[in-house]
Amino acid sequence: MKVYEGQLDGSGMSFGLVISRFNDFITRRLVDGCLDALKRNGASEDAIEMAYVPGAFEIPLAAKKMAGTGRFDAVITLGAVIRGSTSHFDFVAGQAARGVSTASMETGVPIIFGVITTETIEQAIERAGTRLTNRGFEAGQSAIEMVQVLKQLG
Ligand code: INI
Repeated sequence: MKVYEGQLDGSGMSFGLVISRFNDFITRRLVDGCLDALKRNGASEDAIEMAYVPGAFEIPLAAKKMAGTGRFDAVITLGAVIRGSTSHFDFVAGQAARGVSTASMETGVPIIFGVITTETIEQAIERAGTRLTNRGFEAGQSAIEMVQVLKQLG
């Protein structure tokens, strides 16, 4: 039996981060968590580029553009869509998820969905907490794992 499994070693990898400014009191914490995960697992700061967009709705286009440059092994998207504060939650959250997935499939570059979608601000704060409860941290680890496993698959 042959098993393909990515290890958490991000040394030599390059990453593009797309971050939405909307709800930036949350997205800033996701960025901190993500950078922590990447650096803890061997990625160099010089190999990380960050692009800011207004809201989660705009994330897919910027992520696709970043992925298309060929400069990155993976792109990581970070955002926060909170139902409590918007009536068009479903459109914004749905479009962000669908757009990120499409961009990843079209470019062949792993694009990680680190956009949290919650009912309340309290839930958003919980998901942007310390390492183990920070979705940005998880997104950073997922990016490394995906790059590794895709490499193994050849
Ligand atoms: N964008 C978010 O990232 N999170 C939200 O919770 C949100 N709400 O509440 O509306 C939000 N809206 C802005 C949207 O992403 C676009 O930036 C805007 O519609 C312009 O296209």
